[in-house]
Amino acid sequence: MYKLINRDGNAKRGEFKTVHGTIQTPVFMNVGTAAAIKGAVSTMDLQEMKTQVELSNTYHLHVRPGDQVVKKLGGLHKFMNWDKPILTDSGGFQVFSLAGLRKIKEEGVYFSSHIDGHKIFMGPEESMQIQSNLASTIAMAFDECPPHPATREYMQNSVDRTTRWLLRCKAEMDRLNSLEDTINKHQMLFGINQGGTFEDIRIEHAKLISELDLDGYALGGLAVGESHEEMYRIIEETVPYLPIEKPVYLMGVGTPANILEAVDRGVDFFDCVYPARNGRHGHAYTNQGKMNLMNAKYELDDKPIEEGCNCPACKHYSRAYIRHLLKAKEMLGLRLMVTHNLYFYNNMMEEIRDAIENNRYKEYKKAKLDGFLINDK
Ligand code: PRF
Ligand code: ZN
Repeated sequence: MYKLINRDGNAKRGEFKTVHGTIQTPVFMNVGTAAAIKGAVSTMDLQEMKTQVELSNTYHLHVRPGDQVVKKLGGLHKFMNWDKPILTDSGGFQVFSLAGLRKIKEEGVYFSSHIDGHKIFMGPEESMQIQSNLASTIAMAFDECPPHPATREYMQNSVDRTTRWLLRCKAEMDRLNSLEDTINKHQMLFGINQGGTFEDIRIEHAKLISELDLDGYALGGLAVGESHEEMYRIIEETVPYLPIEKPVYLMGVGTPANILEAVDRGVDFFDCVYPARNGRHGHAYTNQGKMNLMNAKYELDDKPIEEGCNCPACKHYSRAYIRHLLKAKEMLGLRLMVTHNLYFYNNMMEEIRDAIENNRYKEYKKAKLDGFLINDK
């Protein structure tokens, strides 16, 4: 259940009630694809990093260790020792971006595993069954994320199929939630809007799926190669056709600037691999833009990554030390970098919520974006 607490322009400040606790929105979900945040960050660490929601992937967990195994062990929450909300992506996107040879049919997708090449089939029903076995808080509908660019004809056919798949997902989810041995009988379902950069296809699809009374709605198929301006335009044109009383999730986005812009256009949920991936590559997010800790100028720098940052890395360690760890390829270096970056994202979301609540989102956004430009010219 989503409750809109305040609106500042198009920016929404909300609360999303789930069986695993209430999510304060806008929120950034921390990506733990295979039930682990990359960078040796534990779920105990997440508690110190203001993490509200963890995100895992249907496809990865189905391939390894297997969703049946996770079910036997009591579901994903118990398996990874995380009792707050978990969102699972449906597998559609990962199949398209990762798996080998694939064939899209009306019934679903045939593809080969990226681990050992064995043949797998996944359709809407299979995706819902796997997500039900994982017992996540929120399940995502099985969709096709069409390539960019795509012809209008390809896009329309793909979106029509994604709509038919959504109806099958909903029916299967309702069935699974009513079964005796289902772990989370209150599993929620988010539908996914597609249509690439064709705004009329997007809007038509948004209107259609809005009638299904799902728990939330996602914008998929963005950040797949189009410009930031195009992405902002599509968000701006599509969000008004999604229900205001439901959360909107922009999948796989993005940079802090992308998030600030999308919040301003009505988005509530985000996820992205950037903070963890950039951290592993020695790049730290700060209010002055990105900082490369490998740079020689930090060799004798005993300040924290960001002064005033309350993350466990900044509270206890210096730039010089973390730079040394990265250079020496010590795992602790990656861990501290990812810790700082995830904290930076989660903390920015807290500032965003505070700014919307106090009707000063525009000023906050401008100041934040101006700050990022100091390093990121
Ligand atoms: N669909 C799904 N997951 C996704 C996407 C999508 O379109 C994207 C696109 N940025 C990221 N993750 N199911
Ligand atoms: Zn920090």
